[in-house]
Amino acid sequence: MVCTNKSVLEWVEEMAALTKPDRIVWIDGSKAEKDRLEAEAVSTGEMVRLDEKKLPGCLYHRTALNDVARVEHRTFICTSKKEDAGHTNNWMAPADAYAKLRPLFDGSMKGRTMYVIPYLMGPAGSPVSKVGVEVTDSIYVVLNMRIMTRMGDIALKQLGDSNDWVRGLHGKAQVDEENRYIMHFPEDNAIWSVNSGYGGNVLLGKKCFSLRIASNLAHKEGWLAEHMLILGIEAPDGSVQYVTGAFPSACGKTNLAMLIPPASAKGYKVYTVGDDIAWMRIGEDGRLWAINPEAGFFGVAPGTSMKSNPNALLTTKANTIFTNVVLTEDGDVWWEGMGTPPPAKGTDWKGNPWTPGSPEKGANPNSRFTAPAAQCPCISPKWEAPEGVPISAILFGGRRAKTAPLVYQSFDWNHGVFVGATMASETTAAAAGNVGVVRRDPMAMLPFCGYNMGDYFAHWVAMGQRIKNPPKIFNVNWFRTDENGKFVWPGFGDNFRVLEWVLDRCNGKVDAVSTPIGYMPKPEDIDLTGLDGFTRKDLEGILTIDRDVWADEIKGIEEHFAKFDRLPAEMREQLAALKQRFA
Ligand code: OXD
Ligand code: MN
Repeated sequence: MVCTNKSVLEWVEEMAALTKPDRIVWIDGSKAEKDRLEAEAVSTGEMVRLDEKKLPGCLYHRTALNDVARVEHRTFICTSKKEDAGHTNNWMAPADAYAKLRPLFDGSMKGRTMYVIPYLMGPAGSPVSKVGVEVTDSIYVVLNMRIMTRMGDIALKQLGDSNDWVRGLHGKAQVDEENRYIMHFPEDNAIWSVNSGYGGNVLLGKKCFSLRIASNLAHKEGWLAEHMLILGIEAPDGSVQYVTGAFPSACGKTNLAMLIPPASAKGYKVYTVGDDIAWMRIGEDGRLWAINPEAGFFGVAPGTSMKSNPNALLTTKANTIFTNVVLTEDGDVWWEGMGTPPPAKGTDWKGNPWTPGSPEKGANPNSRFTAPAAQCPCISPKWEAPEGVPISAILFGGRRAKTAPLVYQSFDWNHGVFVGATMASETTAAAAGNVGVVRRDPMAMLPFCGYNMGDYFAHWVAMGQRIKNPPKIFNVNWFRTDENGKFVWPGFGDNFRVLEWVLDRCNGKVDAVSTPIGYMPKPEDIDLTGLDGFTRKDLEGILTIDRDVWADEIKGIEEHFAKFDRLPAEMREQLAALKQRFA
C-alpha cells in the first residue's frame, strides 16, 4: 500500500531532509519484507539466527555495552510551560530541545537506510486504537516493532487521511551515551530519540507513545493510559472477570499476568490480556473497559523459567528476538534463573567467551525477549476485542519488606487513588542507576507520566466521579520479609489465592476487617489449601500493620507530597484521614 496521507508524507520528507539517509524504505508489515530485513540483519552481524529446530524463527541481538536500559535522567517532557511537566519529569522548552537534537540528527543517517514504520497501538479497527509513525535507522527496531505493534499497511489503513498520529523520530547516531536523549513533545504529538538502540528507548510505540504521550492525550480526552497488566480470571462456571495491576518495572508484572492457578483452585483459569500497558475508557455500561495497546511482550529474561512463568517461556519458543542473553554454541539461548543447567560454553551479553565459572553474569540483568502475544498459551480470547474488557478490580503494588500487608482494599475510589499515589518500591535493573533503593513510584508511572503528576492524580479523582460502576482498588505486596530477610509469601501461582479474595470482595462474597489503612482479609478467607509449609500463622504474620513502621511511612508520604506543586486537595484529605485513623 502506498502512503497517500499528506501529513505523513510531508513529515517523512522533513525528517529525511534532516537525517539525510541514503535510502528510504516504507515498511508494509509483510512476511516477504520480514524475511528480507532479517537476512540483511544477519548478513551484517547485527542479529544472529538461532537454531531453527530449537527456536524456529528466532533471532539474537546484543546492544552496545553502554546501552542496556532506559535512561530516565535523559528522558524529557518538553512542554511550553515547565509546570506542565511537573517535578517528576525532566523538562526542556520545546524550542531548546529541538535546537539541541537537530544537530545530533543532522546527517546522522548518511550511508544508512531510513525505515518508515506506520504502526497501530491497539486492535485493528478499534475506535480506541491510535496510530504512530516511527522513522528509524535500525533494522532491529523494525523487527521488534513488528512484534510489539500492528505495523505497516494495517496502520496506514486505519489512519486514512487523518492528521491524528504520533510522530516518532529515532536515530542510533553514534550510540553516544553523552548525547543520548529521549524527548517527548506532547504539544506536537512527537517523540525524538537519539543515540540509543535499547528497546525501552527506541521502540517508540511502547513507553514513549503508549504511556508518556498517551497519558497526555488521556488527560485531555477523559480516559486513562496506565502502566498496568490486564488479566482475566475464569471461574468454574465459565464466567470471566478482569483485573488490571500496576507494579513498578521488573516487579513480577509479567509473571502475574500469566499466572497458573494452584491445583487447589480447580476449574479456575487465568488469561492474559496484556502484561505492561492498559488504555482504559468508560463504557456505555458505566464500567471501565481496558485494551492492551501492544501486540507483543518485551519481557525481562533473567528469572523467567518453567517454574516462575511457564507461559512466558513457552511464548518465546518461536518468532522471538532475544537481546543481551547468553548465546550458546548450538544456537540456543540461556540466562540466569532459566531453571536449566547453563551451557558448558557460550558467549555472554558483552560478546565475550563465557562459561559457568566466569565471574560475571552471562546475561545482562535487564536482558529481554520480544515475543508475539498471540503465541502465549494463556492469551485471552478477548485480547484483541475492539471494545476491550470490563475491569472489576485494580491492583497496586510494589516491593515493601515491612510496610504493606499481603493485601488490602481501599475504602473507596479516592482512597484507592491515594494508595496508588503513595506506592513505593525498590528500584530494579530496568532503569539505569542504583538497584535496591526504595523510591515512591505513584501508580508505577513515575518514569512514564507525561505531564504534571499532581494533575495526573486530579485526573484519576475526576475519572472516579464519572465512572458509575468503578472497579474496586486494592494494594498487594508479595514481598514481605521475615527477620532473616527471606520472602514469607510463596508468590507466583499462589498469588492467585489473593486474586480470589479480591474477586470475592468485588462480588460481595466475603466481608473484611476495617483497619487504619483499608479493608483487610480475615485470615480464614484466604484459601491456603495445598500450600505446603505455609501456615495460617505465617499468613497472619503478613496481614499485620506495624504502627511504628506506618508512622515512618506517613512521614515518607508527607515528604513525597511536599514535592508536589499541584497536589489535589483530595490527596491531602486522604493523608489527614489516614493519620486520623492511626491516632
Ligand atoms: C518495562 C519497564 O516494561 O521498564 O520494560 O517497565
Ligand atoms: Mn513496564
